[in-house]
Amino acid sequence: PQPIYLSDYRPPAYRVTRTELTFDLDPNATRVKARLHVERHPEREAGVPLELDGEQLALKAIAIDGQPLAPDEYQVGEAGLVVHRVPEAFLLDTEVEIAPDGNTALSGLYRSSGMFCTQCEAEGFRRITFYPDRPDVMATFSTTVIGRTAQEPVLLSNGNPVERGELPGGRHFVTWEDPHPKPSYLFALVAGDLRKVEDTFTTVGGRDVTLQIWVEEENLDKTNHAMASLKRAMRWDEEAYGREYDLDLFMIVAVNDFNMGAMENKGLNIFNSAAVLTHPHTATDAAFQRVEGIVAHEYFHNWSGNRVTCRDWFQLSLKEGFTVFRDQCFSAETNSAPVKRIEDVSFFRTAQFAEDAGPTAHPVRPDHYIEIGNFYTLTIYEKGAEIVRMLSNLVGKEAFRRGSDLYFARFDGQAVTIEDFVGCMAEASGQDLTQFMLWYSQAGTPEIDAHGEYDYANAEYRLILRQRTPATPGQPDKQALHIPVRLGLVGTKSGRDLPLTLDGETLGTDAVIHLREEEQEFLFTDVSEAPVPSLLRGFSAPVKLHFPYAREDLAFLQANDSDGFNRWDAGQRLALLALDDLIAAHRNGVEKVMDQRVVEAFRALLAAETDDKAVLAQMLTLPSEAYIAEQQPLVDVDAIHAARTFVKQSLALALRDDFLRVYEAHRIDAPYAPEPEQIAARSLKNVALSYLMAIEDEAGLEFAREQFEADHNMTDVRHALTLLVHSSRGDIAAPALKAFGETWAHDPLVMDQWFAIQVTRPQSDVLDRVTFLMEHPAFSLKNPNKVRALIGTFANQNPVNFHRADGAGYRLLADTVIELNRLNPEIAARLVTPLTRWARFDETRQALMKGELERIRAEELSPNVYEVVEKALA
Ligand code: B3K
Ligand code: ZN
Repeated sequence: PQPIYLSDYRPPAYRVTRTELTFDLDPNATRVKARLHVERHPEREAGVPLELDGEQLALKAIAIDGQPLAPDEYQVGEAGLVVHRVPEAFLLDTEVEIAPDGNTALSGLYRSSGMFCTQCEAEGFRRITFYPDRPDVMATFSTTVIGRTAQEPVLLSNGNPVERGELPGGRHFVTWEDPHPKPSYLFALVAGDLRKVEDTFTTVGGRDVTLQIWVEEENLDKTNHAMASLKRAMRWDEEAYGREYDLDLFMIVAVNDFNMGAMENKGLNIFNSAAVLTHPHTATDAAFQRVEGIVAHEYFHNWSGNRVTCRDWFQLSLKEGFTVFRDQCFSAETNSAPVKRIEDVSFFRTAQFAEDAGPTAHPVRPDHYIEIGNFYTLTIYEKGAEIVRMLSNLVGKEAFRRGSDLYFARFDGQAVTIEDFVGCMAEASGQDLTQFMLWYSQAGTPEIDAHGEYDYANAEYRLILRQRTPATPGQPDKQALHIPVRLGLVGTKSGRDLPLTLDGETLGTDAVIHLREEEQEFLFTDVSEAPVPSLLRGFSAPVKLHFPYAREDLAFLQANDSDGFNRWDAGQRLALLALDDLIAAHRNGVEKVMDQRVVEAFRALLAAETDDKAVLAQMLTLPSEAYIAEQQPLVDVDAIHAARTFVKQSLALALRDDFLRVYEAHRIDAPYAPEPEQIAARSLKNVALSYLMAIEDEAGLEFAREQFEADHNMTDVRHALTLLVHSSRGDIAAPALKAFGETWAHDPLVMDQWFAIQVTRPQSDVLDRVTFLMEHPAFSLKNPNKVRALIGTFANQNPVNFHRADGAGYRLLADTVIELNRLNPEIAARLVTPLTRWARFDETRQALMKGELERIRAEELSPNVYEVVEKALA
């Protein structure tokens, strides 16, 4: 496979202004007729052959302006169709046959639990019909779907239904018309035996919109939260961005087999059932919040993605980064804002930093790729969102809104670039964002080394910031970025933010300074007392910040910083320093000694009853093993696990009574509601329980057992069951696990959780368990949720066992990747990720991991897996 390059972009030779499709559905032989209204692109020369993308299509008929083509007038190849000579403007008719049942890649038209559904982003439409399958070709669509009345009573596509009727042979049809020009990746079709839940929404402009969520009958009771979230999102987009919905109908469909979370097809969003269905007894608080976020995300795409789309796939972050930023802001407003930020940042610093430091590191706007399916990454999505957040902070809220209004107004109905977006922000704010654009082209996580000195005599604080971005594949040298650093100086005497005066200008007590040079000095004057700097508040830029904090300084910031995020971060840094010592002690075979400053910091947190409970739960949570690993020069999974366990147990022993008290004080009897106050109480209670269970305290065990048996809601049940299964008390865990598995055998989403709970068990018998569960009747390699829950969770969330020194964890993953490479390349390429991080481990493990990658490479590979494995072994 050959890479394609951004620099080779040209407008398409021909555009399609209207697309008329007829699907005659059949599980093994679906007929697709397409009539395309084609014309030469005004910017392209005349006389160019017509090239259409198409994969795995059996061409049955082809005609131009009603004239069937002779065999020598066109050519069909592996990747598409070429018609040698075409007029300036014409109608192209084709008919193809496709086989949805054999489609295990879940791209194009496929079947899931008996229903027909589609996934076209990025390049799935070419598996449905011959088409210029690129986002800069935008057409209005009319789609007629014909199905069996009994098996497929519901026939859906984009836009509004305009006609329906019966056909001979027990068949029927519905015709859908989508008036908004769209690229092929936003096409969707669903057909099956579905039930709907309906609601309405009146837009600010007075349009009555019918809202429908389509599910299998047994899931009708799991749609309330998604519907409520959708309505909140629709209102929010009107208020926060002035964006109104533009059709009379908005549909969501839940499908069980789906490669990603969801898809923003125009008027017909298709969701992984895991990203839409919730019920207090089947979904955790985290799942409720995830559903809210994804429903909002896909809805927001209607403007940031659909009305204004991407010119080419290199611009993917144009829609994804912006839309993630939008959904993050939405969720922050409906939940606890500081906790939302803490969760997003801790995930980002763990997973995106790792991606940016690994062999598949790429800029937020890549300049080449082999398989675009591999670029739906944390970098494109989350780092892209961090860049938009920085923009919003740089230009300020008002200018950002003006810029986004300008962007939507100017580019409505067009396929555009990241320059177009940033250009609007520059225009609206009058700022020069030239240097800022480097964020989009440079890969790798920038690091800032900061130093500060307080000069008593002159009441000055001198802050020196030095930036560097490490080399990444294909990018050995980096330029200095424009990095906004939000900061405060916290007085050590007063515990207050001190007024900031920089270059004679007073900036208040919380300010953003702009680091643009490789090294820059900032001299704050009139600093009346010795401060501890609170840097990068709210994670104001996606960078690693190093400052030589003394542990006392961190404890001080944890107690006094006015920025909630940095208070949390100071606690994390303090714990990390203690963990560092313990990791070293473990490696050197020295007795481990707990840092009492951490114990005292925790004691203070537990005593301060008034604190925001949601934030408190976060502050009591130690950095994950994955995040600790991210901080180490070389990852020693065993030492990390031992050190973290030791800290947890030491805290539990020292503060047992506090944890007991917190647990008991936050039990909830009221009916379950996924609202912030309850979620906060549950998370605090469950954090306390996990400390008690770390020492297998008798009272803790009793609480866990009770909590499991009380069966009040899935958050509590799952947490209790996890703690039991991860403990040494098989006598209590085994029957609970069995009961849970039997109760929920009928519910695939709960069974996913049942798998995940078992494969994260730290004990060394877990690998056998994984192998055993792969044979379980509820498991299937063809279902991405199952693969993620069982294999993905094991490889990503059970480091000690995945990285077993004998390589058995690696072998299991590689075997699975090899099988999935044939079935579902997109999922296979994602699953292989942990093996690509071999450079972070000791030599023995490196050799084992590379050995597995080489074994994979020896297979006949999909472009997806090929691209990732080649990079990993380069
Ligand atoms: N835009 C989709 C991504 C689907 C890509 C699958 N290869 C989901 C989202 O970001 O909203
Ligand atoms: Zn998206």
